[in-house]
Amino acid sequence: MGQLIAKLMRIFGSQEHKVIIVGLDNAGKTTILYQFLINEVVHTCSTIGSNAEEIALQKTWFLMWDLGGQEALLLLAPSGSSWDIYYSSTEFVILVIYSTDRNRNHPGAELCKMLAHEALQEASVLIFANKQDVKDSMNIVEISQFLTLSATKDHPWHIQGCCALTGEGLPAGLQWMQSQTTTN
Ligand code: G3D
Repeated sequence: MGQLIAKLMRIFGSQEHKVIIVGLDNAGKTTILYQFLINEVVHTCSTIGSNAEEIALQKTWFLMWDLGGQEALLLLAPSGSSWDIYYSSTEFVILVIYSTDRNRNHPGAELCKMLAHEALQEASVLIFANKQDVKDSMNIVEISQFLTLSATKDHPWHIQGCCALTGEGLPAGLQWMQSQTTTN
């Protein structure tokens, strides 16, 4: 996984980038971040709220939120101007999906609400369809439909299957982010 962090640093170089990682609890956000941060010193890690953490890796800021039902809808409501400061200058939103999770809240609707926020107009969206190793997981086509991603027209988006436990698929997602930083 040292290769993964090397790739991450190549992508982001010394410039400051802000990445927001969201997803329902148990989707695999912490595991993915761990894969990103492994072998590196986490410079800061502060808890903003009951379900938000901010982590700085050199000049890349990761803001990680657990989305959980009603609370998440309130948190992400565009009228929540107190969140402007956290959304501002965000270049990427990473949504982590538990690929077998057909029955829980529809994170696509929450993503839509979030992306409607003025401060996120320029953000690109990477969806990690995590836990692809688990039996009966949805493939990326099924997940695209489940999330109604075709309705997301104002933001570049990409869906990537992955297994955070092994790291498989994560470099490809980062590669897509890299392609966005060079074309933006
Ligand atoms: P969260 O931060 O989104 O809440 P976590 O989720 O990263 O804490 O992961 C929740 C559980 O899912 C963890 O298991 C973790 O090991 C597991 N997990 C994460 N990614 C994968 C994956 O790709 N495949 C499989 N099979 N499991 C994964 P525990 O047992 O520690 O709760």
